[in-house]
Amino acid sequence: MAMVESREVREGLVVRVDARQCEVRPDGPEPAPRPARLRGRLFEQRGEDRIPVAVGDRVRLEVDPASGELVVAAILPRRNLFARRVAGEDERRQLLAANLDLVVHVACFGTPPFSSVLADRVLVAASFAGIPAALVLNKTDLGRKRRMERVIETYRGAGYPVLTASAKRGEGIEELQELLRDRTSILYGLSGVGKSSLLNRIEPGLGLRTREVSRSLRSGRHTTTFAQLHLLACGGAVIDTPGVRVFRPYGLPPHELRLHYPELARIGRDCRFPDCLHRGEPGCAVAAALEQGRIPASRHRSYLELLAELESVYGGTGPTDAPVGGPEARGSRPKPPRC
Ligand SMILES: Nc1nc2c(ncn2[C@@H]2O[C@H](COP(=O)(O)OP(=O)(O)OP(=O)(O)O)[C@@H](O)[C@H]2O)c(=O)[nH]1
Ligand SMILES: [Mg+2]
Ligand SMILES: [Zn+2]
Repeated sequence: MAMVESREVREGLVVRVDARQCEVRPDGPEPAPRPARLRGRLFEQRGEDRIPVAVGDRVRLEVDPASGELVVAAILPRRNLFARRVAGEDERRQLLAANLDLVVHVACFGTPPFSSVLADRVLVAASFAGIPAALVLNKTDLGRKRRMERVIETYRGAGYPVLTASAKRGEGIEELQELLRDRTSILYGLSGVGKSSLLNRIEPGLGLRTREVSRSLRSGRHTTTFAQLHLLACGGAVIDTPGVRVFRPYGLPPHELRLHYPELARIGRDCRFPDCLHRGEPGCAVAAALEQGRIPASRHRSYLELLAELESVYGGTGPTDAPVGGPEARGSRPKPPRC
């Protein structure tokens, strides 16, 4: 394997992140990812981030002349950042992935059951980060058609692309491959919905570990234990992630939340007050649309719950220097991808 020469400086792509170390794919002819240590200075500058580097980051690499180790010396500017808030004694931001073209929320019906609360939060966070998002409903072989059709209607109605698939039967795989082709995407969702199974169908050579849901629940562990970026033979790259349980958007000012529910943003233009938060104000067009069944109650419920949560964290007016999202993301929603 060609080695990076001592002191040589190059750039690379982060494909996996651990606490102190990550794996990078240096630009150039090397076929395999290599381990790289994170320079200590990156931790000093990390602010509210637990770990300062994310899968998908472009980085500047150097070789430590003493040890010969590959070192991540700097993180190159990001075009976007998908992150979440980690609640605890001190609020922290967990970086999930950087430089994405698409967030794919994967869900299913059965085991585990569909969670509209989780789906809405992930879709909101993608929008706030300025990243287009899509919904993939896996395990269509398990039935539950009526419930699935209602969910499809809800999210297509909001403006999201929705695909259905069965990794077990090999259905919807070509459509998913088309969605991922030539993009950098992340698959995100509850443990056991079949993220790794879908990727193995798209590209059997990946050989990702999958496991029966009841067994992984009993052991209390996810089958996929770290996020990893894989290059796709069809073009593009995809990040397989460990299942998520709770998702809290990071840095989202409460009064901006209404802009990240596409249908609320659309209908909310007709509210009497331009800053209407759609929770009982007079002349609220969203309330009228709810009554007429033009907006599903589940979407408005998850909006109100998330709004209250954001207010309790960031106060009624939101964070003063919201750090996530980038200027292009603020107040403007990303366009849905073609599919
Ligand atoms: N019936 C059915 N089962 C599926 C389907 N896709 C995946 N499974 C099963 O669901 C279980 C979990 O699949 P995984 O691919 O490991 O799920 P995951 O989302 O990667 O889970 P984590 O890595 O823990 O986040 C496995 O037993 C799969 O065989 C499907 O389309 N239909
Ligand atoms: Mg997995
Ligand atoms: Zn309103």
